[in-house]
Amino acid sequence: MFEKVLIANRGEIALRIHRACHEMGIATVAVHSTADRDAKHVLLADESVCIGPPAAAQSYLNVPSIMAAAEITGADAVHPGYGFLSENARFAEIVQSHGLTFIGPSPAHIRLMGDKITAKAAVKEAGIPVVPGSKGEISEPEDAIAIAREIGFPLLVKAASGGGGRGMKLAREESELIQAVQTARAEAAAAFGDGTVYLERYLEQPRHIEVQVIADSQGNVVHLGERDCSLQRRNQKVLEEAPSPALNQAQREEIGTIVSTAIAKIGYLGVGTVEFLYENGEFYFIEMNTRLQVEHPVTEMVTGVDLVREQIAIAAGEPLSFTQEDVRFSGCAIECRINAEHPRTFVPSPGKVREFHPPGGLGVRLDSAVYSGYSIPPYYDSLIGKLIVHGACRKDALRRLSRSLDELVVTGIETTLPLFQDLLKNENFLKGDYHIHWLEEWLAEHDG
Ligand code: MV4
Repeated sequence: MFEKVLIANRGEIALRIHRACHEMGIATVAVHSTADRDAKHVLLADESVCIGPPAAAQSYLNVPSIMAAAEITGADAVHPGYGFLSENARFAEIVQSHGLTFIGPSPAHIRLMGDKITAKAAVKEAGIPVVPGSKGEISEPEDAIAIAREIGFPLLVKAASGGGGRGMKLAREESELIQAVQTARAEAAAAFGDGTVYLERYLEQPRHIEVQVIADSQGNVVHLGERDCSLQRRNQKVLEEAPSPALNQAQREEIGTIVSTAIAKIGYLGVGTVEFLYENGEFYFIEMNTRLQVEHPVTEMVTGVDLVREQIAIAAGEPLSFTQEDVRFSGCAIECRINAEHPRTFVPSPGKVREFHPPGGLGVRLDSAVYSGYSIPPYYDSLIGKLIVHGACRKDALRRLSRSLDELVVTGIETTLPLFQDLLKNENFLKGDYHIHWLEEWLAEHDG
């Protein structure tokens, strides 16, 4: 097992990783920007190294600085968390070439899944259902016409290097297609330095359901069920829950088995998430994430599996501590993302937190790096914590969420907490009756 892990991240996820390390008897190294000297992840870590100025490009994305910090502290592994360098295949290679372990999949698997065209081809070959679309890239806009006629309209033009919703263009009919391809190519080239695009049939009102997998170096692969992440705004998830209100046990087992069988065929290692759109009873793969995700606690709460602990153990070469048959799904978990933002305008609200009183009690978990008197810096994303509740059934979880939200106090800054109080009054949400556009429609109705 590792003796010392460098955590190449900040905020609540750096803390989450620190906690797993300490429970495993592993020492931690925090890295931080000059803006994060007083951050909780720095205060709790065994050692810390300042790696640069506030801008992420010069600190949390500064590979030479991070490698120097690993070298001088004698860390034997690097955990990238989510965001920042977590899905950067080149970074994983550099970590390995310095004789350290990257806590994540192989650089080849990060690269395979980072390109949405190769990802789709690989999972399709391994038996996962995908959205009908072009076989590969569209090299000439004119080629799109013939392919589009086969797939049918409406169509989405997507960037191979995109993901997370960036670089997509909708074409509702043939007359819009050439323009959509040209715009998507230009935008993708500008945003990612890669103008490669492909076509997919556009699904109008699907749910976003993702399957958590974990695979060890002995070839064991286990799925940990799904999370429903349909409640989102501008490609940012707002609330996630498990199990999905849309699935029954048979559907859950079917898609889980398809995914774990495919992941084993692909030879994947570590934790991963296979993302689907789900419409009219059918699953359609869109992307695979090769990192630990923000919403991983939802899965931890319904399975009892410590995903970060298992992830670290797997990277150290240990086998999974459980089999598929050992996994027991219990009850329902819901996560609310707490952002330092105005609850209606979503304008960021950094600044000093005056009071911070977390809720407590059975089935309540708060993952946050905030404390009373902490100043939230303006340089990074606005996620300041996650409230996760667990209940025996969805109704119990919803009641527990309402009670926890009543207890939780954050003053001095604006947060998205009032949004969740309002959501809990909505009949459709309470019934689990929603899709990927539902929240934005609801917010638009509630404006003013
Ligand atoms: C789609 C789609 C409809 N049809 N693909 C947006 C994020 C990126 N991961 C994929 N996205 C979508 N792909 C087809 N063929 C609709 C979306 C989409 C979306 C997906 C998941 C969660 C929220 C979303 C919000 C808008 C659009």
